[in-house]
Amino acid sequence: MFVVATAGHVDHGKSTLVRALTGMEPDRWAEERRRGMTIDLGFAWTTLPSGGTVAFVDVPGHERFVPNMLAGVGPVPAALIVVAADEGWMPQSAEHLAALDALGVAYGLLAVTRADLADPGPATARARAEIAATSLGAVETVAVSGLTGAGLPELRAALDRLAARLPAPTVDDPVRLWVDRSFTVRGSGTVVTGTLGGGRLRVGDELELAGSDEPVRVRGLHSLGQARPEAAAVARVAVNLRGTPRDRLGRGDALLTPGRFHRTDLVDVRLTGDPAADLPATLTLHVGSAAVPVRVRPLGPDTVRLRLARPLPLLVGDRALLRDPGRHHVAGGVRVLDVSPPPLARRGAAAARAKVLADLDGRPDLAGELRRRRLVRAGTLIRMGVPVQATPVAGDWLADPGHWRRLGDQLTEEVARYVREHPLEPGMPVDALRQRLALPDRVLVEALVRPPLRIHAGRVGAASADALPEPVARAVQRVRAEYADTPFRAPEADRLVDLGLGPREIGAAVRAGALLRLADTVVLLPDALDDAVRVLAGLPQPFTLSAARQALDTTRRVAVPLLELLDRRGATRRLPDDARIVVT
Ligand SMILES: Nc1nc2c(ncn2[C@@H]2O[C@H](COP(=O)(O)OP(=O)(O)O)[C@@H](O)[C@H]2O)c(=O)[nH]1
Ligand SMILES: [Mg+2]
Repeated sequence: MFVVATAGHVDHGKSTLVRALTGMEPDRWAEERRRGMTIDLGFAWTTLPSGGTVAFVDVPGHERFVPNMLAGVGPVPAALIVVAADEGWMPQSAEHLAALDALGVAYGLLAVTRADLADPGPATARARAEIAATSLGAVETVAVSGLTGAGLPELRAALDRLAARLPAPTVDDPVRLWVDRSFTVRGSGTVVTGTLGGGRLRVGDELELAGSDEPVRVRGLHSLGQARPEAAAVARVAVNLRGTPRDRLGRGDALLTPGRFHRTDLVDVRLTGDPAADLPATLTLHVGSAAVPVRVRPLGPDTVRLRLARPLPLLVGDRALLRDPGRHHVAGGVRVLDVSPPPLARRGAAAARAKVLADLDGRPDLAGELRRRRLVRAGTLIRMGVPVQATPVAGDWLADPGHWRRLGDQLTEEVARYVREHPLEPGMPVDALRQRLALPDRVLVEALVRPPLRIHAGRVGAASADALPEPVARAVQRVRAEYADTPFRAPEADRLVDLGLGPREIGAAVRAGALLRLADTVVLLPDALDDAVRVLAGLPQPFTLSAARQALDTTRRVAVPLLELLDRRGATRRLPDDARIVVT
């Protein structure tokens, strides 16, 4: 199935066209039929010549009902723009097009209706020029009459071609179903409808309500008017939530895959298109089927911070729209850059934040998130819409590699100082270390402890039995300091000799776990192995020796035995063509 929303000025023939194409009545309310005017969203569907199904979300064209229009268009990636041949381009033609552009809608058709009343030429030319300047670009155009049926076969064929161009839906995504209607069915209870843009719903699924975190269960599922055990994106769906009182949810709420969405009332966004320099301080944010008042705080030339009146389940990269409800005016589109931005407390923080945002484009970027957040749970990033393919340093904690290395060094220093200041104690308590290093979780301290340090009875101290002789310990410390930034550049053989690390010293250091031997005179620091796996996991899989060498910033002398060691430990696997993959 593919879903397309209508767009266009009131009385230009949108509902008539949907009715003519589907044989269904999109104006659901008695009042709508009495007044001959769409007020709220309507839904209808039909089979196309290809055998595929198109479902229409028919929107109201009147300027008073633009918020309803936006709730219908928000979750739908394709538009059928309708312009009447006899009236031509009108104010809500322009406002609806501005909304589609702000939301980044890239797929559409132009239907010039009421072609039996006037020459469609002038309206077509004007509309095509207006549309070409937006995210929709050049669109196919069909002149039609809902009255005589002229042009309808051509429009059906054009809809088929549009459907074929749409990107394949991502049925493995978590579900975020923006509710566009909720009602009660006698004997069945609460039902909500929406456009399922990604993922899959099954009867029996447990979901969360965005507004309340409350679990709800899918009791029944309808699509295209039929009960079904499951529905996969893209689809119009009606979800029966028997047992959930009707007043718990409504338009603008969302049904979510549990644990997969972060609710946020603070986002940093980029304004798209041609942002006005004097954006009002309060606007309405339209995203999905939701409309929420926001306070706008300018940061950079095209970036602002939005404080939402209520939290929404937003993801990095989401497109949304800002509208000035008083002036009936689409103020601009936004792309979400950060759904969990830092507070701007200190002087100069806003300017510094603007610099950070200038480099973001709304595409989820794991390395960048780690660099900015330094330590973050994998689950936290996933809930922001950032896919995670990285090995945690401990538990589900991910760390920026540089930050993690510095923490390790800091831990060594803290323990050394503590032991000096408390010579009679057997080491530094783990919790004291956690506080000194300002770490949010004890498991992080435990993961940072490396030989020759160890944890014993809740304290971190030297493993005295294996303690290294003073000169060897000092030499290892020098290696640590010199190779902190290039951890995969093993010291050359003569550098090892200079440091006083001959075969016997190296043997002692390896036994104490202070060095890792890859070959006779190729040694790395012991944490290099885990770091290497993290770096390699970030490469496109499978990867070649040369790609690994470059990513690790090292030479073949190190890369070859390092990869062989990782193979032996099962961290990587060598494929028949000599490429490798990281085993997860
Ligand atoms: N002659 C003629 N009238 C039409 C055509 N399409 C719609 N109309 C009429 O135009 C009016 C508005 O149509 P409607 O579909 O409600 O417009 P909407 O507000 O865009 O949904 C109605 O009176 C329709 O009968 C058409 O192709 N030819
Ligand atoms: Mg209508």
